[in-house]
Amino acid sequence: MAETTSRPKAASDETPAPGGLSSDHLLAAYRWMVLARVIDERCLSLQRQGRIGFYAPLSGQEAAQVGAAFALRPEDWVFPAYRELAVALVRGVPVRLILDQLIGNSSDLTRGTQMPNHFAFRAQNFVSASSPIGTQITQAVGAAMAAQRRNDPIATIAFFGDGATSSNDFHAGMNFAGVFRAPTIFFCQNNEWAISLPREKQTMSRTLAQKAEAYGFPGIVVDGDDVNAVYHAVSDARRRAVSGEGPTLIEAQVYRFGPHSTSDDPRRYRTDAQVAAARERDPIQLLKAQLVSMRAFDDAADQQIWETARATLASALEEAEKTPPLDPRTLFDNVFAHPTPQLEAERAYQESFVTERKEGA
Ligand SMILES: Cc1ncc(C[n+]2csc(CCOP(=O)(O)OP(=O)(O)O)c2C)c(N)n1
Ligand SMILES: [Mg+2]
Repeated sequence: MAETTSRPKAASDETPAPGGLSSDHLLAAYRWMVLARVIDERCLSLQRQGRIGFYAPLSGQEAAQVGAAFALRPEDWVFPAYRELAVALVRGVPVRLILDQLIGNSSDLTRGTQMPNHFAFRAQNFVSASSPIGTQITQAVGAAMAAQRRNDPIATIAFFGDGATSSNDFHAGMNFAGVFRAPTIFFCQNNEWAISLPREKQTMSRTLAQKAEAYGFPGIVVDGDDVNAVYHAVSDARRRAVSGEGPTLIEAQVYRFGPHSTSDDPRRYRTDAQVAAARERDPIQLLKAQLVSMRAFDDAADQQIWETARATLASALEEAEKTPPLDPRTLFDNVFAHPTPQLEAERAYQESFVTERKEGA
């Protein structure tokens, strides 16, 4: 079980085989993808049962996320949107901490002050999730420019969607990165939808990748269902970034199988047949077929991987649900270094309320 919750050695720590990732790396990628899928499906039902408040699923985008995360080094910085659970897993974030945040219990690193699903994992250089569309893009460029000035040989990576390519921050970030040759990887998961708005109504550009041309650096399209292809695209972008060649825009073409979030009903804007067609190219099934053809594993080993993932999730969930809730008084902690008089007054008011409730109970 421990093996699925610890980060594997980044594939980029070794020279990848010219033909692609080794079968060991592909198998490791497969385990992460399965774990992400298992967590994803469970989180949707936990939200429906009222056990967590909100969730944004990633099913269909596992290969893009795991392939990208495999190409990064621990010292790189990840600037996610709100759908990058598999990236967090590969970076080494324990499942338990993810569930703690979704529940908002007393072990939640964001202390219940962030909306569920808005993770921040400092130890893994995984910056707080960005719900305002595109803001993480300029932040990733700023952090990359800071690293450049300090001669830190690292890259930053911004994860965002097709819809975010229409945001101001995308264009400002791309322009700055181009001018200053910032070591940034712009990783766009084009999942065809920005909530209910289809890709073809988002932009008249033929591809999203071609937008990089206007800013003077390369933009490439990659099959986001192919973990190996994504790994190579991001590895190359990382190599360019740290060697001073500047940024790269990568458009990973994927499809979102589930709803935009637990607040969305996708049947109002797309048909089940469209989703079924996309599921024909389920990245997990594609990788499984590849592993079987490489004789890297068989059905029994596959079943074991799914069972291990379910067991990892079950024990983490049990622990997270057993963890006591946050003391309501922590609401006022970590807001200001020196609390304002108004905050102190509110804290005192809450104190009387909490005490009264306890007495009344
Ligand atoms: C500035 C801003 N405008 C609108 C929204 C509402 N909103 C939340 S998610 C979303 C769609 C984003 O689509 P995309 O960038 O393709 O990412 P995906 O959700 O598909 O991963 C929108 C419009 C927002 N959060 N922030
Ligand atoms: Mg999208």
